[in-house]
Amino acid sequence: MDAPNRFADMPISGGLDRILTIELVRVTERAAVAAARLRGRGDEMAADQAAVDAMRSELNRLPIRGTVVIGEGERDEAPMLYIGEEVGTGEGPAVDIALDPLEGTTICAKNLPNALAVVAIAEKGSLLNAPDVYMDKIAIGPGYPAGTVDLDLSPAENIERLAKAKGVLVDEITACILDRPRHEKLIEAVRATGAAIRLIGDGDVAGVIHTTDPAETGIDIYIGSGGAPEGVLAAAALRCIGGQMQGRLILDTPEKVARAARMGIEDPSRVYQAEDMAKGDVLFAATGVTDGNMLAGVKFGKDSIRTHTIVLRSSTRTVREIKARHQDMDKFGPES
Ligand code: VTB
Repeated sequence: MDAPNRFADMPISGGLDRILTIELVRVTERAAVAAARLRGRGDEMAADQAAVDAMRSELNRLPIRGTVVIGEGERDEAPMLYIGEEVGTGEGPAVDIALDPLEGTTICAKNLPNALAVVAIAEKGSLLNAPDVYMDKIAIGPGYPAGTVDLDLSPAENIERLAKAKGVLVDEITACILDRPRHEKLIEAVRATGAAIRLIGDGDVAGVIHTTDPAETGIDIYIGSGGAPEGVLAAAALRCIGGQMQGRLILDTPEKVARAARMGIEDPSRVYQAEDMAKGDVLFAATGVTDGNMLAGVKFGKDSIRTHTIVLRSSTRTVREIKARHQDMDKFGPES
């Protein structure tokens, strides 16, 4: 008699094909390896281009009818993986794709921690089509009451409410903030509470994800403004792991308001929850390019290449970490 199929009752219809979860790993693995070959070479553009090429060719092997909604830029500024580009084999589910083949080009060029290759897939129409402007962001991990933090509260209030919800003193909280002149006041306000700050050079997708496991990463909260496209990617990850995130586009000129309107954004001051930025069934994968707080970077050995990937699915909240040893080195050559 056949063994009972324990997956038989799992929901597939109405969501994305489960098989895609694992398929997605190859996409970020390949981009990460391509970028890592150019790690620490001081050439951001070359590393980014290598990651883009690799990610695109692997995405085109996926059995999807994919449309890039968060990509390398508008069609006229990005020759590949531009917003609106169709990817995949053209068969299978119609999906929206948010990607950043090399999140943290500067950190990769300098070989500093937390550069990632990142991709998220969701059902068609489920990802916020965010223009490439700044977004105010705030994020905390799972396990806190809804509304613990809020973009409309002051940084001090948010830190204090988080400390209370976590059951610790304020000075045991660490906030992750992008090291930018525009954050001078924010940094001052957070320091005044007694909380610690981890200042990062780039890579706020990783910064947000790190809030989901403070025991491992040492980061409790992400605050500050960064790229809106990176905000959607981070929201996709949080939808899968749990946690709370809010984002508000910074549309501070009539030109930006008009650009956002063309992308379907009617209310320029809307606060988006993670659920508004990435709806429905979402898959997310990230592979470490450089060593980081959660993911190891790509390691090149004599006979193999090692990669470390996290792959997530919102409908089941499964968090998989995949450490791969690739022995077929040719597969990662520039020509394959
Ligand atoms: C962040 C960071 C990115 O852009 O979103 C940042 O996560 C925001 O822009 O890695 P500024 O650099 O202008 O502050 C990156 O640094 C690059 O995309």
